[in-house]
Amino acid sequence: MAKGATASRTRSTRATGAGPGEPEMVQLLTPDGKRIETAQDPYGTEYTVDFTDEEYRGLYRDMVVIRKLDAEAEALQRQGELGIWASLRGQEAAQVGSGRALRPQDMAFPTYREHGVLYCRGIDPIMPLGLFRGVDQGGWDPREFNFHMYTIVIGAQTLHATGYAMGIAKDGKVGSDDGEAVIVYFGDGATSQGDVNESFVWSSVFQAPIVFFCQNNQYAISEPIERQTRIPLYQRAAGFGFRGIRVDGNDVLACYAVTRAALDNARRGQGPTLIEAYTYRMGAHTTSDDPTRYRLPTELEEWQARDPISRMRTFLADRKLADDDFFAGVDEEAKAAAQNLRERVLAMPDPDPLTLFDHVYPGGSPELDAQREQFAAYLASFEGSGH
Ligand SMILES: Cc1ncc(C[n+]2csc(CCOP(=O)(O)OP(=O)(O)O)c2C)c(N)n1
Ligand SMILES: [Mg+2]
Repeated sequence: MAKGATASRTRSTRATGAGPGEPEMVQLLTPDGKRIETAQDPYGTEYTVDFTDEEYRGLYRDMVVIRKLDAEAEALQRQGELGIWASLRGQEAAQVGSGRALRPQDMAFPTYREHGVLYCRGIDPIMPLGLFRGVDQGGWDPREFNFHMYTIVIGAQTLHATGYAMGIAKDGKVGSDDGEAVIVYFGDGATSQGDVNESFVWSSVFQAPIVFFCQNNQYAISEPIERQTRIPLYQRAAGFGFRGIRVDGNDVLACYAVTRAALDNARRGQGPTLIEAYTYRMGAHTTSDDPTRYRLPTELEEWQARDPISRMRTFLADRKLADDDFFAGVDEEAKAAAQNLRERVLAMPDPDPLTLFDHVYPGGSPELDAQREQFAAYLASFEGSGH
């Protein structure tokens, strides 16, 4: 078991309800910043974390920095500098907790909203902005960072991840404490996709080393969770034959502990886990969406009281793990990172439009060459016209 988290199969302690009538979820930090020493999932596995003071502060810093970078990207879109942006606001704990639980050898498959996981993987946060500015196809090398490209097609990455997980098992990279594991991110809405359900079947019957990390942020654009399921999502795993656990997705400590344990189970050859991180999308679905059309301001207020960053701040302050100087320093650091991001986005060069044809086929093709020539002639027709 890695430093920072422990999980064992012993009796009792507690988990906490997500809301009235909702089932229990694993929680180690309450919305008012109180630390719960241990929490248990429905299978009797007990979770806790044992971070150093510096590690606790690091989780807080990560969340503050990614929230600020996210806000900067949203502002850049509003100013016409990006085509679109999908904000992660509200989901920082789910992403930092799970992202920091990954070991270097683990492979992650994101959606389009995993900017926090990307950050935890050590990828320059500028990378997805090139994609959303329309100047490149994504930018980072998935093999270098063990973090795949963003996937916009809902649920498709669960199939890629399942195939990858089956592959590493066949390659003999699974079955010990040092084994490899896969994590795949998707949303509550994605659980209605055929791809996701097929991935569950294949992963289950082949005992694939995979963690299905579902961020239930309560909405699929304007569709609320009630339109996706009549049972809590994590309970679906039982029907496919693997473990399903609901974790407080706004609790970075619980997200870390549950993800770390599920990945360790996977790398040891104990098969898949579905983690439902119960959270909330505080912003719009994307910058093309207006959430005031389909949800009440009171709902947002309720979730603001469960904010992942403020509960960690309260915890750090109450335990005297951090003082005002530390909090001010982190804010300054985040501000500087956002400013740096802005400057570099504005300086991104526009690509030559003809590079669009470069990577369609490895060796090109006569049809592609003809299309390139046609497009080049079209572009040339504007020369001297001022457009
Ligand atoms: C196959 C497919 N169908 C529809 C869409 C349009 N679409 C984009 S985001 C989205 C909702 C996804 O909701 P969820 O899975 O809950 O993820 P979230 O955006 O909330 O993180 C839809 C339907 C798509 N991108 N791909
Ligand atoms: Mg959703």
